[in-house]
Amino acid sequence: MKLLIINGPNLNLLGVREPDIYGKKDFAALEAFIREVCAAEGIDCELFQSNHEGAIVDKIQSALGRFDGIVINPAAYTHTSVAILDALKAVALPAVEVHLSDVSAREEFRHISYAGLACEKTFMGLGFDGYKEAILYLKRRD
Ligand code: CA2
Repeated sequence: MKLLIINGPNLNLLGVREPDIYGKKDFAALEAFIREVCAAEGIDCELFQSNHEGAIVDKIQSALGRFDGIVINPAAYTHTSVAILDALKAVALPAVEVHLSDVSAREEFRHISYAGLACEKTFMGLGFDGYKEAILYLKRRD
């Protein structure tokens, strides 16, 4: 199985600020964690991070026929992007939403998730382990 793992805007700054919310580990550590989980599970993966909504839409569109599922942390675009929602719906691959923090316990504007409407599951507030849960979920349902 091959999974596409997408991380949205500013996640590349992990570990730089707000360690109380997002933890102390940096983005390289997150990517290494995801690769380790996939390797241990015998899953091929491609990791993609962008600060640009259109680039994320392009990447989702390119996944059709190339991947068996998508794990996505759309970051701030979670709460604004109908374009990412539509792209996920268009490719209709099994998708799982991940958030490092528990967005349901934060500001009101973080409670809405457009991308989540096209996802089978959401894991939030688990830090890096949310990505592991998402990968394991997609493996189990395959
Ligand atoms: O909890 C999550 O994973 C989020 O998707 C992270 C986003 C936020 O906008 C979402 O509401 C929840 C923020 C991504 C990274 O933000 C940083 C900000 C400062 C320093 C480092 C990262």
